[in-house]
Amino acid sequence: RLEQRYSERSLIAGCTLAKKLFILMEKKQSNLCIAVDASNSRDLIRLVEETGEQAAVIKTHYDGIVDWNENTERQLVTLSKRLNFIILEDRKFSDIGNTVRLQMQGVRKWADAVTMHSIAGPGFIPVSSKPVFLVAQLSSAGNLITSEYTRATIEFGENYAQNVVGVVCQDGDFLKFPGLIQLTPGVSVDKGVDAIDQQYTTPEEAVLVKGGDLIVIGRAITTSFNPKLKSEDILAVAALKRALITAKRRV
Ligand code: UP6
Repeated sequence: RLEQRYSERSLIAGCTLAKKLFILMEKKQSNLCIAVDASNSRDLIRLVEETGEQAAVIKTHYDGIVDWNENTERQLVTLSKRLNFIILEDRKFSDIGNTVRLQMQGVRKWADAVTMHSIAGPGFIPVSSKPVFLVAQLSSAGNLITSEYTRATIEFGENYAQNVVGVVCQDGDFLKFPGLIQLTPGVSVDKGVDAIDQQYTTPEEAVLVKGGDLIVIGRAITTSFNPKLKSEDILAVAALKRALITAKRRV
């Protein structure tokens, strides 16, 4: 295993936003992507105000916010500059290129990057107006993604590295190219499942076993009594700090 600092990996990355994010993660000493899955603008903005300082990335589902409007967008962008994080809209686009182009209009003004399934093929990736994270694996029980699909998705990422920030992935052994960022969701303070199909691992395991460069934590922070404290506690986990210094990548 070759150990490289995020700043070194930023030199290898093909995508400008990936370069920027590697540097941001190292500088901010954070490998936290916080999923702020609120249902209204007020809760969303409050959660981002409370936790944005700890996060390298704030991940949204803007179509889950009932009163999403231009003011929400403005406030979110202002906070991203003040607290220094990247805004990732987790829209998981999955349609033919022309439709995705239309759907992208909704995120044009405020998102720094978007997530996208690879199911429809790679056609849209090089013409996308936003850098993308490709979904290579899912954390939900019984999902239909095979290892072949995962490998092909990561290949898209390598082939279109100029537009691909990284991959959403559970098993880092698939990812060889250190210029891509592994985003790993399904993380909580404890292992387990939610009431539907989400499967959780711990922050330590997500980084040290699964190989996550950025770990996604949502409800474990956002529904806690004090989201700010919770995000600080999680970031202080020793294993995460260690992993930040050298992000291991098999090459
Ligand atoms: N997410 C997953 N699993 C995936 C891909 N994405 O959970 O494989 C997203 C969800 C949610 C967040 O859409 O926004 O990550 C996880 O939230 P949670 O920590 O509250 O479960």
